[in-house]
Amino acid sequence: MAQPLKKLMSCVILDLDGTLLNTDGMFSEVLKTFLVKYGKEWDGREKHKIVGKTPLEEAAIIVEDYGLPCAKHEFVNEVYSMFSDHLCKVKALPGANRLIKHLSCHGVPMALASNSHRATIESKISYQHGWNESFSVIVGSDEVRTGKPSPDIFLEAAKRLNMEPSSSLVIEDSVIGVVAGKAAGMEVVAVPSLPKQTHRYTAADEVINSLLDLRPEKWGLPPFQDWIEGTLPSEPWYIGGPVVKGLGRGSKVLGIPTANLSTEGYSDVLSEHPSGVYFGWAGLSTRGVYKMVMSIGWNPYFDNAEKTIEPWLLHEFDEDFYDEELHLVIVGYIRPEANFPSLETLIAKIHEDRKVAERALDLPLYSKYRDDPYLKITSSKGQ
Ligand code: ADP
Ligand code: RBF
Ligand code: MG
Repeated sequence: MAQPLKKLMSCVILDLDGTLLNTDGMFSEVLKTFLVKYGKEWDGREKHKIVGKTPLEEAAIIVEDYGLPCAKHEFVNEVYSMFSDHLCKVKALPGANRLIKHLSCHGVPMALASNSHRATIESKISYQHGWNESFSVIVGSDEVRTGKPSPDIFLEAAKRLNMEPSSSLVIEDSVIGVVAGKAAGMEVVAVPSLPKQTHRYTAADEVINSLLDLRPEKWGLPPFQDWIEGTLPSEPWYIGGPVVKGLGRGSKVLGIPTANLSTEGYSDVLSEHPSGVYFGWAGLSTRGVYKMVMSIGWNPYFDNAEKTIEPWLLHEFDEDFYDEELHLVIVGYIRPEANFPSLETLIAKIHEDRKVAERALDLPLYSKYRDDPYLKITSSKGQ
């Protein structure tokens, strides 16, 4: 795919929390425990106010919102010491390891620039294989006069990399970080960590859905070499259960039937995968194994609040198969979920997705998973 070149960049400056690391779950868990001590309950509503803030700013917001009888620095000390037990469980966000390996293999200078304190950044990345060696520069908010949205952190990172701000590409999940990057005179790609927030990122030079969608060649950086015929291979992942009745929208609205699986018990797996279009193999008890293309989404059209998973089995069935056990082996990614101007354009795109999936699944790389034991369901109750 030819991509228009935006600007030539020589280095990449990355934010950490919410951009490379999924620290969101840890943050909520620790705050929940912390607030219980004061008889309060964390409801996650403050999340959007906190994204991208420095530790003391976070503390100020929560202490005030919950009316806590403690000082900001007491909050920081206590909450941050609770974090340390959770850091080893923090996972890299989708595409983070791939991006770090890619840039580092090609010798692109990389810095980490975070509103966290330097010591926290270092302990966070110590659990991620190969990260510490990949970043020649790390800047925390305690190393500059003011944290993001001030440009200081990014300017300091460019300075230590010996790079011009104008040839530095920033990758950020928070609006605060985007503002900081632009104030530093840098190009900024936003990867919003909260869904449905694209409209808040107008200052960014580009907004992408996840790191999987970054096209470094747009910025004059070496392109990823791992796309194969419009698909990005992944380690296989597995979802299964009885087919439940959805809202009948697939067949009625799009003319494309999509089997609904209850996502109960799969919220962890789904949260690890960005919304978008994926493909793989589907095993249906008593029937067989079929090619499959599916969407995972916070569906913009229906405005649903939960991620749904909607596999389209690429086969003509004579009847419905509600309650039957359906197992999916998902082997690759095609594209992010998008908003389409009309149903016709959405439908055309889904048919294009089908063709991409159908062709790709004949490649040995993907066809071998057709024999995955998970797809051979023997009893209708399944495992
Ligand atoms: P709902 O979402 O309410 O289940 P849909 O209109 O999306 O209804 O249709 C999905 C149902 O259609 C599936 O649950 C399944 O029983 C049936 N179906 C028939 N052909 C297919 C297919 N090729 N892929 C997925 N589901 C199919
Ligand atoms: N709906 C969207 O609004 N945006 C999309 O990008 C999108 N991609 C889809 C891709 C596939 C392969 C399938 C099967 C459906 C897709 N949908 C998309 C439709 C969505 O999942 C849902 O089925 C419809 O909105 C009707 O409920
Ligand atoms: Mg459906």
